[in-house]
Amino acid sequence: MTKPVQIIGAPVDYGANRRGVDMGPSAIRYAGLADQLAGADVTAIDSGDLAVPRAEERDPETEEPAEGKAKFLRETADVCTRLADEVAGAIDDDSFPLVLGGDHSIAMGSLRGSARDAEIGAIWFDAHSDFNTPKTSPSGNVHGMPLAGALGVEDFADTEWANAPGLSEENVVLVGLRSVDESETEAIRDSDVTTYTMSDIDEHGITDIVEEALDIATDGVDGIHVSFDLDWLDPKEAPGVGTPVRGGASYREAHSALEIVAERDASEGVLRSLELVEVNPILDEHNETAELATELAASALGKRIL
Ligand code: 4U7
Ligand code: MN
Ligand code: MN
Ligand code: MN
Repeated sequence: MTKPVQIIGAPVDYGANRRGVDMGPSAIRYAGLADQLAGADVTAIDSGDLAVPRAEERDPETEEPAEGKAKFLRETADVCTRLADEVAGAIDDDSFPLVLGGDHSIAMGSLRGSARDAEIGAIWFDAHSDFNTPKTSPSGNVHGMPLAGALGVEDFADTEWANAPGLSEENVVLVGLRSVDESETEAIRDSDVTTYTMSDIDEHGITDIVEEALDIATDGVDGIHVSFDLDWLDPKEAPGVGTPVRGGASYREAHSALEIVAERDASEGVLRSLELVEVNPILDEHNETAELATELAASALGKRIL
């Protein structure tokens, strides 16, 4: 990454059931993010954390949109609106936004900011598809909804703060899925997003899948956003996440995936923004998931051994 990297913390846990994910940005910094980025020859500016009121001071039951349930939707809207401005501001300053979560609901802010004044694609590394809406969600947790929100799916169609108008389904690729709700399956089939499951990775290998994902995500757009949910990895590698699912990516597969992204960026300048989400220090073991997040950020931004 030749641009200076602007680190933006989003200490949000409105979207997840398991408290603690709001401490993710601190844990990732404490695990040595600055050193890892320096090791990748990246200049980093830390702009600190967005101000996020504590969830305890809020009432989780909000009634917007009209039907269905989504906990803390108003609070999420407020944070995402401010995050979108930060991300768009960093890009305007010719910096590269690196967003630290926080739960995955913040992706609606990152994507909206990254898509301001641009056509973008997105690669979504996640065990889950995050394609629920307030109407379909089995949990009411907004971290299971950000991709549907950003794409304006179903009851998110008029939820302006959540939508990323410059993002089209044709350029959205989900990689490494292994937990998809029934309601999500239908919505995904009705959409134009591309999906690769863990079985696809077993069959074709991570390198081919990520190269293909990059071809699709970058086709005809100004750049891509990479959204990386740490639960994409196997829980043995990344225990500090709220919704672990067995059978995930290995340590090497995760690095390899992001190294391929970095290589494509070095040759074609495709990367516009990156986020690492869902690190939960309370559930972690010796901060190792946070540490992994720092290493993965370095791989995505071009760290090489030789
Ligand atoms: B994450 C879930 F029902 N689909 O909607 C839901 F299984 O950001 C899980 O990917 C969502 O970690 C996981 O609550 C959200 C559930
Ligand atoms: Mn997710
Ligand atoms: Mn997930
Ligand atoms: Mn999770």
